[in-house]
Amino acid sequence: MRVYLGLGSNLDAPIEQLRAARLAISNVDGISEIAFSSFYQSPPMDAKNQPDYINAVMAIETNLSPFELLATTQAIENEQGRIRTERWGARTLDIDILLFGNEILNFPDLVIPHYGISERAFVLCPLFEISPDLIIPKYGKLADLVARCSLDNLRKCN
Ligand code: ROI
Repeated sequence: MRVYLGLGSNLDAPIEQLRAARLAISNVDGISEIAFSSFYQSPPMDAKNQPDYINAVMAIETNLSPFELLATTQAIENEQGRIRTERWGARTLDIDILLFGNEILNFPDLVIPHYGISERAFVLCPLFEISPDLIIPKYGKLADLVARCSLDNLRKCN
């Protein structure tokens, strides 16, 4: 199954956090990396008094189920010292399952496509960079979503 993961960090050397996460994800049995986007910097959305975030998107091929993959990404978040304080708090590492093939899943702790995918520039732009032709279940063409979203505060890092 082709899967897209969104990675984010705004604490403890964010770019290093995302590099370490990329390596950890690639090393999991049953996962192989297909593509990894540039890093993008943006101010915190829906939150104040936090450092800027660095975000990236990773495409993988996997034979894990959605819940096996969720357990795997949560274990990697925890290994990289994520402390869950308040819901929208600063974090060392956040890994979101953005897309799982063309599946639509609506479980309390696993909603796919990820709810942020339709309007978050820090998700849409890195996704578009690695897969410009994507059609997103429920939301339509990725290119149309990118065209509709504001790119004002998003900066490509490399
Ligand atoms: N804002 C940005 N720019 N990047 C994120 O990854 C991010 N993640 C979050 C909230 C707090 C909603 N804001 C964010 O969880």
